[in-house]
Amino acid sequence: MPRRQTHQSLGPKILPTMSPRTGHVALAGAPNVGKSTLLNALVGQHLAIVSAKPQATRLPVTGIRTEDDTQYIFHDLPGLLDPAYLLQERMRDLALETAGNMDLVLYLHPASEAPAPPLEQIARLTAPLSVPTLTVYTKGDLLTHEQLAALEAQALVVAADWQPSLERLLARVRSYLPEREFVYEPDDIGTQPLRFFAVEYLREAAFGLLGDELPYSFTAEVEEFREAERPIYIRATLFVERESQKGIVIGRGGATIRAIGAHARARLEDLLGAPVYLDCWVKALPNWRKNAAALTRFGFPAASTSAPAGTSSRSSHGSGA
Ligand SMILES: Nc1nc2c(ncn2[C@@H]2O[C@H](COP(=O)(O)OP(=O)(O)OP(=O)(O)O)[C@@H](O)[C@H]2O)c(=O)[nH]1
Ligand SMILES: [Mg+2]
Repeated sequence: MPRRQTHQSLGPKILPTMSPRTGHVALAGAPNVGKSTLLNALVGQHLAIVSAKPQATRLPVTGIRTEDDTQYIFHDLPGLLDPAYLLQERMRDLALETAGNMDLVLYLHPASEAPAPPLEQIARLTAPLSVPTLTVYTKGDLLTHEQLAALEAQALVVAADWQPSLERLLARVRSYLPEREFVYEPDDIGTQPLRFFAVEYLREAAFGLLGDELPYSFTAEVEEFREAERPIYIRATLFVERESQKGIVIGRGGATIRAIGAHARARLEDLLGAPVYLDCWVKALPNWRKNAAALTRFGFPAASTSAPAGTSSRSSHGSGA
């Protein structure tokens, strides 16, 4: 579980004396609207991967912000879309299941495309969500001053690096949170295992380094994680869908796979506050995005089960780099 590495705080850490507020808040919306960027800005750490390409987030990412007497537990969701294959179906199911369990859903929409259509339309829901929903316009920095003033008169508008807009958002969000004791320690910033972030940061590197289509065929799995060692030792397999894609991931003389590993390693070192040695291998797993067993193994359970992802082991690696 990631914790804040430095002693810099986002605000004074006063332990609650009475009536603390704690609640779960989803960041929902179409792909690429800035959900993950906003989560990272609210938590003060690059937890969720970000890409200029849509559908970077495949699994909800939890980020915690504790400030004074309030604990905000944010959940960055996969972008809502019309699924074209099984991975997208499971992403959507997970997003909607998570949204249904929240105290508040923030419906994010780019400010330049205001007004936002109803969330039910974006999410193709037959009935409205039974959870309170607040529309938040993102990427406010891309508006002209006049456009911004007009939109701000009617709605919440944020930009990830405008601190005052985040403070305004937090104040609104706080009013929806129930009076409840904190669930996590004030220094906790995430809940997911470090292996999860290793996979995410490898995928972020793939989005940045592997062209337009290949990142969608790409995933990773951590085979070994020796956290007690220094550097921390991590061995990961990078999966693509076809043998012909392996060479692209490896790159000339191994340059691309080294760059993917370097990106993920830097992010992990920042999160863990310790040196990391990341050993990456590449393997083809044909059509894993459409394969139910492969998806369950990679952490995308079928909607009807709440069982944790299987981690079936394999006997050998494909060609490494
Ligand atoms: N100018 C500007 N760009 C932003 C802002 N927030 C996000 N972006 C950019 O928008 C793109 C998408 O951001 P993400 O945070 O990955 O969007 P997302 O909604 O999580 O996308 P998916 O995970 O694919 O659904 C990236 O290129 C971000 O840098 C913002 O406040 N201002
Ligand atoms: Mg995202």
